[in-house]
Amino acid sequence: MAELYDVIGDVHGCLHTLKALIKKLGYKKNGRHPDGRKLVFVGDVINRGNHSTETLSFIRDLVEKDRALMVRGNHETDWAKRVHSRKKKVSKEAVRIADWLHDLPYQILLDDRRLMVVHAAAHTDLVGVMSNKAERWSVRGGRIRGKAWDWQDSYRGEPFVVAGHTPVAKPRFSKKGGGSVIIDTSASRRKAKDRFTGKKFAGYLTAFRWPEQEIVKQKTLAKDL
Ligand SMILES: [Mn+2]
Repeated sequence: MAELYDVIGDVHGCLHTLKALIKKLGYKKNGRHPDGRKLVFVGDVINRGNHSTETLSFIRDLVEKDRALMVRGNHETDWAKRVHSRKKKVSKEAVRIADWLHDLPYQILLDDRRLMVVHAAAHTDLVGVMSNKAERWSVRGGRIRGKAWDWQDSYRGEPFVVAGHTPVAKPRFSKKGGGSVIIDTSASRRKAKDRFTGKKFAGYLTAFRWPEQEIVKQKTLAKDL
């Protein structure tokens, strides 16, 4: 059976925008899709927007019911670390959520390894690798002399890669290697700036459909900002 996915960019607490986008994609409220499609989140679902906690619990519920997948972003990684380092002062529920976040994968390979989802960046030599380096690269990307490394330009791996993390005014496709796209269109920011072109734009939330390779956008709703 064909594997059909909708990969969702960095949500950053924009719960109402997320719900509007998945409705547009044809999902029911419970996260099921009549065509058997599945949601995949690129991470950084928390912080910045108005509904960080509710967004995380909404997505966590979908993942626990096997209706969605999620890779861990730097925001989730840092939050879980903070909770774990002060266990005595935080609630048991916070520790449970931090445990859950900590256990999320940092790379997901789908559709017979034709598709890979990571939060920040992919590296040709680290596809399907589990190591500290692979985790660091996937969650935070690489920097060279303080500047963000353009991972799409050097990627020569086989899977098509979908990533978030780096703000772009429109999805940034590359044909290098098996191909890639960055879909962090800064949902949580009224005034955003494209990291590559410097172009200013109003943030919105983006979905990338697989295998169609189509983009579906949702304007950020005011109540999320
Ligand atoms: Mn990020």
